[in-house]
Amino acid sequence: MQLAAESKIDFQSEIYKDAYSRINAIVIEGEQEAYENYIKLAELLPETKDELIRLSKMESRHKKGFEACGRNLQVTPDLEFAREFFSTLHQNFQDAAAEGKVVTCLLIQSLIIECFAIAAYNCYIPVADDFARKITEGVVKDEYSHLNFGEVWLKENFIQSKAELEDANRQNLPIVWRMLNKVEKDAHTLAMEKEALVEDFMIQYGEALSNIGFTTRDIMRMSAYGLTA
Ligand code: Y39
Ligand code: FE
Ligand code: FE
Ligand code: FE
Repeated sequence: MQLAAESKIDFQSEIYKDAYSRINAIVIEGEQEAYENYIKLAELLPETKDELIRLSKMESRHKKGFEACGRNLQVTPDLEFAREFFSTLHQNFQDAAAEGKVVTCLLIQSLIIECFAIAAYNCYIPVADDFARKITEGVVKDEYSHLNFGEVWLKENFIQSKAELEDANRQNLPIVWRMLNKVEKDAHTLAMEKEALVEDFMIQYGEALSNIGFTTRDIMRMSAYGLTA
C-alpha cells in the first residue's frame, strides 16, 4: 500500500487536480443522491421514517465535507461528469421507487452504493491529503451504519425479498463494474488501484449478502454477475 506521507503524491500538480475534479465530483454527487434516496426510502418505509431521515442528514453532511476537500485543493468539481457517471444506477433507483419496489431500492442504495462508498473511502484514506483524510475517516464510519441499516431490514424480510434481491443484483451489479472501469484511470492518478477497490467492494458486498441470509453458493452465483459487465 502506498502511503501519502511517504510517497511523492503532489496534491497541487495539475494532473492530480484534474483527476480530483472528477473523483471529488463523483463523491459529492453520490452523497447528494444518497441524501435524496434516503428521503425517498423514508416515504416508502414509514415505520422507519425517523431513522431514514437521520441517515439522509448524514449524507448531506458528507456532501459538505467533500465539497470542503475540493475547495481545500482549489479544485472545481466536474458535476456534469458525475451526474452522467451515476445516471444508470440513479434511473434504476427512481424506476424502482416509482413502482414501490423497496427491496430493489435498498439493494441499490444501502448495499451496492454503500459498499462502493466503503471500498472507495477505505482505499482513499491512506493516500489522501491530511485535510481530506480526516473528513473521509469520519464519513466511512457513517457508511458502515448505512450498510447495516440495509442488512438488518433485508435480513428481517429475507424470505419475501429473496427473489427481488436476486433480480435487482443481476440488473445492478454489472453497472458498478462499468462505473469502476470509468474511474480506473483517475483513481490511479490519486494512487488508488482498481484491484484494491474491486477486492474491498466484493468483501463488503459478499459479507452483506451473507448477513442478510444468502448461502455461500448464492453469493458466488450473485457475484458472478459483476464479471460480465
Ligand atoms: O452512501 C453514500 O454516501 C454513497 C454516496 C456515496 C457514494 C460514493 C461513491 C464513491 C465512488 C468513488 C469512486 C472512486 C474511485
Ligand atoms: Fe455518505
Ligand atoms: Fe451512505
Ligand atoms: Fe499503480
